Amino acid sequence: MEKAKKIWMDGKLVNWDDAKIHILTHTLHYGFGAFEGTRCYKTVSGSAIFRLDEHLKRLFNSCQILTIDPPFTIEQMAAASKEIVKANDYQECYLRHIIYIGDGELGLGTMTNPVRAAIAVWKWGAYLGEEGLKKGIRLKTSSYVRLPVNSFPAKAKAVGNYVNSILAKREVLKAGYDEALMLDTSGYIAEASGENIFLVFGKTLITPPKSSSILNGITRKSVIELAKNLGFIVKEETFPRDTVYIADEVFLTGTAAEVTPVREVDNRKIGQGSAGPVTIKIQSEFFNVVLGKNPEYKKWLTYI
Ligand code: PPE
Repeated sequence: MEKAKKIWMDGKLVNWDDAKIHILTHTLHYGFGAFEGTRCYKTVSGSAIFRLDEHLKRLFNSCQILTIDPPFTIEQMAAASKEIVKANDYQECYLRHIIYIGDGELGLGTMTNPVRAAIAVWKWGAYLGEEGLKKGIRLKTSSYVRLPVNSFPAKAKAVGNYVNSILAKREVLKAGYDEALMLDTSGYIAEASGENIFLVFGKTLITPPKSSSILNGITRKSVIELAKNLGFIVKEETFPRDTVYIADEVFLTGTAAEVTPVREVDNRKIGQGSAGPVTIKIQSEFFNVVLGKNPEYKKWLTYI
């Protein structure tokens, strides 16, 4: 990772190398905290953060679910998000917001430790590889399942939730695949370790509903709107893994992964075994939107 100049910590700009925390930071021990991933793109009319308001709303909702009181307002975090991109002279980057419990006392019931906030930025290219973004990736169903909704606050982008994702990801990486597909406890498809999933059948797209054990993805929501406006039918419904195997096309959505085609699932070729035409169309519309080339969606861009 290339070092940026500054990181925003608790209201101050700190040099990258000085952005340190104590080893007894509560969140480090128990995973109790919330984070966000957002991208800033170099658009045709200057740098802009994609759907910053939505990401901050989800960050604050995550805190609400976790019973954490954020130490800053949404407006302050929005201003800080722009400030940190500017301070690093970046035209495009990934932004990582985190709200976490600092040091003071340890123990699960600790209520008095300070709540802290940080925003870091770095250059993050194609999350699943440049080739994956063009030609498609190989997905494998993990033996790790998403926990049921009553145990795992999937609507919170909670730090600790990612143990489940990382176990799945490491399992399939070690087996030679690119990304892990995760089922819920009933055997229905939930999402990938760090992306939501869409299937294509002709002019219809299918994605698991928000009520599944999935993160309420902002790229997912954006793609649903874009696809409907392009004339596709979008269904939010549950489906088992065999439905994935017989889809015409499969793709993943996420801030880091953007719109990534899937060319193989569990050793079955999907479609022609490359990025399909609908995926290519949605991916190119997505890039037009984030790069400010489609005036209809300028409302999603926060210019720096
Ligand atoms: N599901 C999960 C579990 C998830 O982590 C992400 C984002 C998504 C779906 C897609 O959500 P959205 O970004 O709002 O469209 N994963 C983030 C973390 C990646 C990482 O490795 O760190 C991301 O894409 O920023």
